[in-house]
Amino acid sequence: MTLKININGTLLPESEAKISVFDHGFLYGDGIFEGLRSYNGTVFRLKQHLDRFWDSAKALFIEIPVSKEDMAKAIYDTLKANEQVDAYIRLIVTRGVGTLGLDAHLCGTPQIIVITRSLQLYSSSLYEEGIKIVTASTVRMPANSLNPRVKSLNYLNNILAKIEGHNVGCEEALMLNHQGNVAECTGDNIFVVRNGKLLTPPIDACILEGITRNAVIEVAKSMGLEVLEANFTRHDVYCADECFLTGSAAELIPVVEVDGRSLGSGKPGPVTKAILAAFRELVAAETQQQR
Ligand code: PXG
Repeated sequence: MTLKININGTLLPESEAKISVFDHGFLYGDGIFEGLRSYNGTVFRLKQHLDRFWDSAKALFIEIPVSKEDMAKAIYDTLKANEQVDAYIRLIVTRGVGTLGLDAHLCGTPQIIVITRSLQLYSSSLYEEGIKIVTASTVRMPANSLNPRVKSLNYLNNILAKIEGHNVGCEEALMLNHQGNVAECTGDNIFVVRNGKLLTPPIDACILEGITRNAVIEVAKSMGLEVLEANFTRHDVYCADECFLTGSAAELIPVVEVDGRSLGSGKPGPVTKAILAAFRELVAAETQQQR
């Protein structure tokens, strides 16, 4: 079956789903996106994703020309048209078609694109064995340049770091902020575990406020674990008992090596495993209740 893409409310076969080369999303990375996931036909934490999407738009002076309800309907229409229940969902809103100049005021209506595709996850062996990461030399953008809380179409900061990781055989790369503290990985937030306590960088450490991150904080607290949102350096990562990354696509992925240093036992640890199991229970409970 050909994949159908939703552009401005019209479902088109993939081969006909096209955007103008004069769209500033293409010319300048001027636009925003969201990455969501559906489980058994229900989108996990849809409200939080839509709120973050609208916040990104607000920060960039983009007016999304539909309501959050319409956007939710567009997502479910696209999933239905593609007969998908467990899917990765990409929302995109571009600035719109403009001129070759930077002037955003000359752009037409923002274009709305919804892509749903089958999940391409890390292989199950990586969940069992954990991944290796390295610190990228590319520093996460400071919040007063382009705030990492904005999920903009310009992801070059993260892409450069990801390439650096890939060049040395790592699936993910650790990014520090301009203060030298740990920020996040290129498409995932980071947590470390030490003495049974969780530590993750605060929002003002130049990170995306991950929806999985927030769900994991809730889950960990409900398990009676202490969670600290505080600044830390790579030293705290090297000396951690456990480390894991969170993201909509990955859920929780254990990290077993950082910059050549083996963490803890060198295998995914018990706290990471317990939180992943509890996170999956939360997802199951929320995605069964909602529809
Ligand atoms: N940090 C960054 C920089 C991200 O882009 C996350 C953390 C995790 O956030 P959520 O809300 O998903 O828990 C992200 C988002 C992909 C893909 O195709 C994933 C992201 C970004 C771009 C692409 O897997 N993750």
